[in-house]
Order: sequence, then C-alpha cells, then structure tokens
Amino acid sequence: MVASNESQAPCRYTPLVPDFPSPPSHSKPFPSPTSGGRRERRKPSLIEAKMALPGQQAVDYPSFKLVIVGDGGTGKTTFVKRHLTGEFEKKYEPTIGVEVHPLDFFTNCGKIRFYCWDTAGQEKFGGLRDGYYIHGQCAIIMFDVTARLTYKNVPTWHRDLCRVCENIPIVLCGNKVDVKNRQVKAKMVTFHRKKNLQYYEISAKSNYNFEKPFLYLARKLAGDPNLHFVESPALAPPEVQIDLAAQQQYEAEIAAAAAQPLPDDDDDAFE
Ligand SMILES: Nc1nc2c(ncn2[C@@H]2O[C@H](COP(=O)(O)OP(=O)(O)OP(=O)(O)O)[C@@H](O)[C@H]2O)c(=O)[nH]1
Ligand SMILES: [Mg+2]
Repeated sequence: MVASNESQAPCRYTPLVPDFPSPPSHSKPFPSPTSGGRRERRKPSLIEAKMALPGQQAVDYPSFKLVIVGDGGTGKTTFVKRHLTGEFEKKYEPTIGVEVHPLDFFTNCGKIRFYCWDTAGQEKFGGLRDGYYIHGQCAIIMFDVTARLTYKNVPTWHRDLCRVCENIPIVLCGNKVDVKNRQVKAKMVTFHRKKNLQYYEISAKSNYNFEKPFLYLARKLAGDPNLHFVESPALAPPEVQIDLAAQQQYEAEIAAAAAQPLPDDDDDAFE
C-alpha cells in the first residue's frame, strides 16, 4: 500500500548530495543504471545515476546514504538485515570493510530509499574506515547496552563521523535491550543530549523499535516532522519476544533519564 495521492503530499525532500563517493576499490565497475531495454524512455537523472551502487539499479525516488558505525559486535549488521531485502545471519560474522544494502520505506510522501553503509566496527577489519563516510547524508551510531565499552567509544565514532559529515542527522541506538542484565542503563546514556542527537533503544533480535531510527532520519531529510510510514517494512521474524510490560519499562526509564540534569563534566567520559 502506497500513499494514494503522492503528488499532492506536502512533503519535500532536501536536495541530494552533489556527488556520490567512489565505491570501495574492490567493487565492480559502475554499471549503467538502466537496463538499456527499449521501454526505457528517459535517461536517468544525474542524481539517480550517482545514487546507484555497483550491481544495483538506480531508483527514481529519493535515496540517501546512511552510514552505520559503532563498535564490533554491537549489532549493526543484524539490524540492517532485519529488513527483508537483506538476508539474515544468526551467528556473528564481523563485517569486513563495508556492506551496502538498499532499504526501502513507504511514506505518506512516497517511497524513500536508504543506502545503508554497514561499516566494520572491528579495527582490524576497518578497510577504508572514515573513507566510507564521504557524502554520508545521515547516520546511525550503535552501541550495545550489554557492553559498557561500546558506549564509552560512542564519542570517538561521533567525532570521526562529524569530521567527514558535518551537520547530518544522527541517531544514537542502544541495541540488545532484550537482554535482561544490561550494563548500560537508560539513565547513563547522556551523550545524545550533549550533542543533540536522537536516541532510541532497540533490539535487532526482537525487531523492537526497528523503524524508529529510519523514521526520524526520513523526517529530518524531508524537512517534514509529520512524515510517517504508511506501511510497516517486511521484517525477518523476531528471534526473541519483548513483551508489552518490558517495552513500557524501557520507555519509562528513558523518559525518567531525559528529565535528569546533564552531568557537569564537559568531556565525554563515561562511568
Ligand atoms: N541479544 C541480542 N543479540 C544481538 C542483537 N543484535 C545483534 N545481536 C548479536 O550480536 C552479535 C553481533 O552482531 P553483528 O550484527 O554481526 O554486529 P556488528 O555490529 O555488525 O559487528 P561488526 O561487523 O564486527 O562491526 C551477533 O551474534 C548477533 O546475533 C540484539 O538485539 N539482541
Ligand atoms: Mg557487521
């Protein structure tokens, strides 16, 4: 189901990037964005051509480069692969360099695509590292609420990202909230408030809050706070269930944390 009257929707997307970064050196040559078949009546726009990735079709709806960073093992790849356009992998296989997955969402303003650049968190597999951030238009920084160090490293990921991508909308995600004995409690998470980021608690394993980061970014990119998804994305079935009581508890904890004054320290140390 797509919005019935897209042409009259009040939404507008901000102009796309001036240029698309070169693909990683191991990639195949840049393909023609059209099939070349007779039925192709128009040439693809420059933007479409530039948003196409090796081996992928360009699309004629707005598409944005979304960079996903965070320590190794925090669940970046699992999160991206929840969306059924990606395959699903249960066991931890560290990402090497970067993997790019196009994820489509249906909004009241029409379709939108995020090219998710799922980067390696482990230093030894980092590949081009912040070279992958070039022309990023939005970002997700992920940490694991069961591993304190992954939250402690968030400021470094944020700093490196912002050196390359100035002023892009960023969502901080605390993943694995399905795990009972979490180490990073909601009230310890203050970094987003210092840096004006959006924060969501998520569980890639249970699909909890899966669409929230994408919705926030889509609204920012469209410049429309009322944009909404008109169809839930097709997701891989959850591996664990989060019950309503647990959800309400997470949300209450976040609301309580937001009401606390920020700690005085102006550094980003965590503990
Ligand atoms: N309990 C729980 N486990 C998760 C969740 N998300 C991911 N995992 C597990 O965490 C491990 C690491 O997940 P990945 O998605 O590969 O982590 P990554 O951030 O992509 O790691 P790198 O590619 O090394 O940067 C896997 O064993 C996942 O099954 C979650 O929401 N809850
Ligand atoms: Mg990965």
